[in-house]
Amino acid sequence: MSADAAKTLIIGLGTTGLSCARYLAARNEAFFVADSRLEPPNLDDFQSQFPHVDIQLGGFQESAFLSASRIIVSPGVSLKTPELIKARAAGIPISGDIDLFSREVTSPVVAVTGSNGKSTVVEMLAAILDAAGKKYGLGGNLDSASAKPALDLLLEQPKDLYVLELSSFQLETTEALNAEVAVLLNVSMDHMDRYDDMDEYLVAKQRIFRGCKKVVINRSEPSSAPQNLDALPSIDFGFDRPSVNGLGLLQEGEDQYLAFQFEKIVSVSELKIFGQHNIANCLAAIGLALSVGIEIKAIRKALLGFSGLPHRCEWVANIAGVEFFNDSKGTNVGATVAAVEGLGKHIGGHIILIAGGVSKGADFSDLVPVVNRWSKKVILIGKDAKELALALNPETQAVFAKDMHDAVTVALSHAAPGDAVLLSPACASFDMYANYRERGLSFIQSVELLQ
Ligand code: UMA
Ligand code: ADP
Repeated sequence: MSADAAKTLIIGLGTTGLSCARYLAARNEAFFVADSRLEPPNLDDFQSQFPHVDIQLGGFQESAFLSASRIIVSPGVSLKTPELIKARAAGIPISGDIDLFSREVTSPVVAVTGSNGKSTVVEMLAAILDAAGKKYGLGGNLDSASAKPALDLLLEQPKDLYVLELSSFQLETTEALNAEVAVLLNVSMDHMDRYDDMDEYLVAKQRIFRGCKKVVINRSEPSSAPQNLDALPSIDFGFDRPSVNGLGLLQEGEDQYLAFQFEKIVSVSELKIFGQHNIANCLAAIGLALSVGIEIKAIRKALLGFSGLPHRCEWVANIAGVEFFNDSKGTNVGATVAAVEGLGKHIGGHIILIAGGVSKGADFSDLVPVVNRWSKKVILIGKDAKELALALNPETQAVFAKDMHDAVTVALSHAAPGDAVLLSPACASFDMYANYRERGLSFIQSVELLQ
């Protein structure tokens, strides 16, 4: 098949690209694909599923873009790519997989974005929906065994509702999601290698609210609210006492309870996950569940059983009284700040932090106060280790390590019983690993070698 004007062009042959191809093939729509890499990850898979489809590899061709009837872009490809700018100027429609999904889906969609906590919140909500006996589809940006790319969900039996984790990249190409309920959990700096500034990043995140029917908002994050908030039913969450349509914390004697208005749901001490950030995640998940009519009983049952996700402040081992925690998914400064604070308050001793990797253009200065408060040493790895060292105060004792095994060994040598070694890199992993999962597994293996 050759490229001609009646065909859709799919850009990117990753997970999204493959799901778009399956979706178009199921509708008998003609398409061709382009990937700027010579050996994209799913090439073999793609060629066996679609042997007759034209694939253009290794450097985008402007003529191919201009020959398409429309273009579907993978989230990892920036809309500022010159060939896409030209195609847009030529009037060729450009969208993404979530846009296609939102045009087709007929059941309510629960949509979750934010700089951090997205995966935790959607998995919590999934546990709540399981407890309530609902049939749901789970996916989007979420990268877990139970999740699928959004369009693959539409190839399955229809569901009562869909729960989507969405990245700013996916939202950039989504015209109107029309979600039943949407939440923008929090905003902190990330992906500054893709956006010019925080405003541009926030504008992309705010697109989650286009056409939504209800919202859940974070009381301590003004930019988590849509501009038309007054016109929408909303539930808000925060750490103070809740008021009408609010979720928050109620103090009763020694115990703090997560509560909706005046109704206690679960006490903080009963939760298996720790840290203020996880309380915020629970409150957001409760807000979403209530917005789609789930009863408190199911919410309570699910939260009591929820023990967190792998690579998110995950306990690994205790060696000679030193605890080891894997927070490899801490890929930006906000995530590492939350992990250090959460763990610092949770343990008796100090934290030895292992950080570093690809900074994505981040400003590390927000790390300094929490590192000074909770951490007695920072072990630095990866491409931007020096950048991180320069951002830390001179009195913060930073040590460079050559790889993960070295970092873990050095960390243990600085730890005393009661301390904790925390891998929370504040950086992406792709200088040393394929993804955050491999980095986390490398940490776990290095810890096992110490025993
Ligand atoms: N590609 C190019 N040119 C480029 C960049 C990429 O041709 O300039 C090609 C690559 O060669 C590759 C394909 O595009 O073949 C990869 O596409 P992609 O980067 O969009 O990744 P997918 O495999 O489609 O996975 C995407 C999400 N990845 C990104 O947004 C970077 C996955 O989120 C998501 O699970 C999946 O769609 C299904 O919806 C991952 C992620 O890291 C977990 N997301 C970022 C994050 O959470 O911070 C946003
Ligand atoms: P995301 O899907 O947005 O990347 P995850 O739930 O996978 O979020 O969590 C990633 C990391 O972000 C965790 O390892 C933790 O360090 C941090 N984190 C989780 N929830 C929050 C939150 N609500 N606020 C700030 N940081 C958080």
